[in-house]
Amino acid sequence: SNQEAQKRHAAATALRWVRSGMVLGLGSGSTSAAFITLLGEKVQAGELQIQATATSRASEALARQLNIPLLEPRRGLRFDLTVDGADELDAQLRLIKGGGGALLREKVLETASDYLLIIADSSKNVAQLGRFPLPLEVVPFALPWVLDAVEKLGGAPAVRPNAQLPDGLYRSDQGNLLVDCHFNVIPEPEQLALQLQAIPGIVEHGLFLGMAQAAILSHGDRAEVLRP
Ligand code: DER
Repeated sequence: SNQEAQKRHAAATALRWVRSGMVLGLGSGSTSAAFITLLGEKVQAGELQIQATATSRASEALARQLNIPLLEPRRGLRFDLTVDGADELDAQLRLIKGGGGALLREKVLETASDYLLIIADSSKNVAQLGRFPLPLEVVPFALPWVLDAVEKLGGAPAVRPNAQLPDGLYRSDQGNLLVDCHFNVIPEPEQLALQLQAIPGIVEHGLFLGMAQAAILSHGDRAEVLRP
């Protein structure tokens, strides 16, 4: 589809930012999977010597399958460049992430990164955040009170399902639950982030504010680089 072509185009454009010797953070989701696949081709061809850590078990499995050298988490480990997707991005490069459920490891690695480059198809670019439901990672015990608190903030919360699992609930790589919050519009993302961070039991939220240095937005035949 047009959107899939744009994702591949954004991924291919991001590959030009990679230099041998870099330590890379690998994002999660379908656009990041396109990037990891293209990166793997360069590594296999001996054209790039890099090391990487992935932001999800799924991305790690893909990278391992492509013989991308992987680094385990360790003290002092920092990333020269992390490439990742987003569900929404606004003009200040404020992001909603977590559609793929990997928001916790994404935020951990992206906080340890010197440069975060977002890759996205044009549909992700929005004037105001919030139409995409905001994902939260929640510890199971806290769920009822988290749902109450989110509702009070104006976000209609829905526990993410997974029909394949026995209890029908999606689980993150950490075994926590995902709650998608339908705010419709988030006029003050910084304020909402602080309010969410004050709710015990929310392990992480999908607002990534002031974290991305640039975004490659593909329009199919051309890509634009957005900066905050
Ligand atoms: O879950 C995530 O944060 C992913 O990066 C997601 O936001 C983008 O997924 P996509 O590339 O499949 O649209």
